Amino acid sequence: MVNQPEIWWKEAVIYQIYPISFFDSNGDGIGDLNGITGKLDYLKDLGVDVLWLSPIYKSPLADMGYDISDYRNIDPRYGTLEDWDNLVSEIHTRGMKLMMDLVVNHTSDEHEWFIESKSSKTNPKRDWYIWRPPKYDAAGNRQPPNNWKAQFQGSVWEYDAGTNEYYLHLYLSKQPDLNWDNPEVRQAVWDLMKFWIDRKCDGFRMDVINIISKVEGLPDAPVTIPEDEYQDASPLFANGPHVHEYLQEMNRKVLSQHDLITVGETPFTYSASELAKYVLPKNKELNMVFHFELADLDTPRTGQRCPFIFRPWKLSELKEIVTRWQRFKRDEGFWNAVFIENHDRARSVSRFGNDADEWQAISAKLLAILEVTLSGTQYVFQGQELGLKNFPRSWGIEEYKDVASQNWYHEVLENRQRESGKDDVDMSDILDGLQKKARDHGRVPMQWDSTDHAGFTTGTPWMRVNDDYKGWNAAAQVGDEKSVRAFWKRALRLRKDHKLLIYGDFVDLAPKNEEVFAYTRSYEDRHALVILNFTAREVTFSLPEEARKLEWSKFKPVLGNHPKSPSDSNLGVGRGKVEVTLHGYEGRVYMC
Ligand code: TEU
Ligand code: CA
Repeated sequence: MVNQPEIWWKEAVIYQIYPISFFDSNGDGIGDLNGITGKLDYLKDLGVDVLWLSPIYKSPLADMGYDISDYRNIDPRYGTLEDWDNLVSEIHTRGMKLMMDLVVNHTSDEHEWFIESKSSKTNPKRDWYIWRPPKYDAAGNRQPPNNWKAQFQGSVWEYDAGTNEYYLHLYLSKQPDLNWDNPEVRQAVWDLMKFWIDRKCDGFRMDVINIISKVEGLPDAPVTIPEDEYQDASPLFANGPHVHEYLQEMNRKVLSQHDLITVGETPFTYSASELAKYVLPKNKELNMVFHFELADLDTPRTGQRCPFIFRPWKLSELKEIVTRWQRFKRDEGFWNAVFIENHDRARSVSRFGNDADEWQAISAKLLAILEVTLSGTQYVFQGQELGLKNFPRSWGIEEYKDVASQNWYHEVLENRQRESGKDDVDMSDILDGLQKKARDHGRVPMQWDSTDHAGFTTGTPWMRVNDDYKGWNAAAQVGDEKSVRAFWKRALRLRKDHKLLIYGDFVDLAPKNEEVFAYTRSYEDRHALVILNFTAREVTFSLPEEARKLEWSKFKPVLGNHPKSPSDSNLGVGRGKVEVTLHGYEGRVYMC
């Protein structure tokens, strides 16, 4: 049952830019706003409607800008407010829109709010953050107020000797959490949102928006990993007691006054019904959320659930996740955000496709077919349109710039050194995991052409450029009809031309098949059939009995990633059977 009013932000293609690595306009090795302005025609040509910029506000960059020290200014490394005004005006001239990253669960410890808050217990901003007195153990030693583990290792509590209290930080100690229970904090957030809306920003991606309300009393988390000092507390801070009340207030006071696009990032929660509360139109909160089920498909589900450990996955698991979210509460207007890459993830072709030379391009196109044929707003991350893969295993730990990678590696290293009493311990398994899954892989400089530093900068890039840029770059792909980028452009066009792909109902035709993902989409009297071979082998797929009620002989091929498709790839309909033989990583779309 379809109950999906057609709205522009549902049909939009959103391109995520990681500004520091997009394009450097002045040779200092750091991507900047003017660099983005210089590449708008490239993005328009691809079929992009909305740009989402990862944070470009003033920041010490302890977590690459997700630690903001001034919400109303641009970090000088990225440019100025005038550069931003110019960027937004050039975006609007081209009929595109701009979304900003709203990071308001926490600020930087260098934000003036926090500096004031820390200055004394009686400062008017003391209560803008979450301060607690120490606990003392039996021996009289000072201890943090509870046992919660921070996201990037260690305790969530940082001691401040000046006032003899701890402050809460769910991420780094340089990212203190704001106290959303204080109405002044909420008002300050509404005000800074209005600041950017007045400057003509068209929407917000809201960082970890489901953790702004923590459980009353901040009790200890249950001990799930006894050998660890600190424990996973996500059930106590994700989707907390007041989160919906606060987002409804945000909607009333800010969002509902404008025609904006909003997407909330909602980690730590796999339950669709829990996340639906943020999205269902009747609740008046956000347009959609980024759920983490697919993004965490290859992460261990028990024990040490570190995102940098690789867990082999089965196609049936991927299909079950996709299908459940595609079908979830459509009758009540639930709307999906479709993404498989962002700045927190390794490259999709290296995780869900096959990045061996022979298969990289074709499996990147297979994943493009998967995305464009799912219902939901489309997100493409910079470089994904080129089919870029992870950097190689030969790179040492020093090439990983992300604090999450560094802290994870060093925590394990120190544990192993302590346990073995030796300095020289084997870390190859940890490096294997990072090569497969680190956030760094999406953060290397964009590969524009085959000149030095991939054309990203004339200076020294802030992070090493992937070794493969001479063969894999935008310039080489733009003029090549067979390239991954040309394929993405066609695929995004196809989606725009057929609302069926945006709004249609979804049926998985063979949930248990571990080789092929085959599904239909149906909208009004139109139908699409999508068949994707997730293996490197040739596979013959027969449509199951139940699927035979559609008139398959009328279906025409509209998109395929194999050099021979779609022209000679009609469906093999005959003698009561519908059969297709697919090459390795071949994907096809038919419509009638
Ligand atoms: O990410 C939320 C988040 O939980 C990530 O830590 C994610 O679990 C992890 O990257 C998986 O490897 C957001 C931002 O997208 C991220 O870049 C920030 O580091 C984080 O919030 C803190 O602001
Ligand atoms: Ca620069």
